[in-house]
Amino acid sequence: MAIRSAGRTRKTGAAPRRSARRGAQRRVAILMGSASDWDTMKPAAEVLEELGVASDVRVISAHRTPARHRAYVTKAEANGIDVIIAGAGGAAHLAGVTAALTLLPVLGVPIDASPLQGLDALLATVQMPGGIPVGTLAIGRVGAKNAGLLAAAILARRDPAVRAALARFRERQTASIPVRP
Ligand code: RP5
Repeated sequence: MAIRSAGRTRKTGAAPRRSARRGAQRRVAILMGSASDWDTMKPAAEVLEELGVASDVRVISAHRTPARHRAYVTKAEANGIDVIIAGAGGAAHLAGVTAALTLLPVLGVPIDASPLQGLDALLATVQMPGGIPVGTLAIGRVGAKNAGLLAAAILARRDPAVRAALARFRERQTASIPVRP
C-alpha cells in the first residue's frame, strides 16, 4: 500500500515531500520533529533520490504530535517502509520513541537547534538505554546524508538495484577526489 505524500507544514507552508519516482513505493521514512528541521534533513532525501530510493518525508513530533507519531510509526512496516530515519533537535527523543514503537531499523540524526549546538540532541539520540537501539549518525546535514546512505545500504542487502546504485555512488565519489590539492 502506498503511503500518502507529506502534508503541508505549518511554518514554511511548503510540503516537504520527496519521491524518487512518481508512484514508486516509498521505502524509507524521513521523520523530523519540526518543519524547521527540513533544511538539515534534506540531504537524506536527496541522496536517497540519487540512489533511486523513494522516501516519505513527514513532520512528526513525539511530544507535540504524539497521536500522529504513534499512528504513523505503528503502521509504517505494514505500509511498506523498511527503514525509518528520525531527526530532531534539543532533548531529542523522536528517534528513541520511534524505535520503541516499531521493529524496523531506526536511524537517528541529531539536529543543531538549541544553544548546545546539537550536543544535547546527540546525547539524547545516541544514549539509548539497552534494549531499544537507535543507529545514531553525526550531528546535522552530514549525519542526514549518511543516514540516507546507511538506509540504502540496509535495503541493498536484498535489492540488487539499490546495491548497484550504491556501488556507482561510491565510484563517482572516489573519482571526484583529486590526486593533488
Ligand atoms: C525539536 O525542537 C525539533 O526537532 C526542532 O529541532 C526543535 C525546534 O523546533 P521548532 O521550535 O523550530 O519548531 O522538537
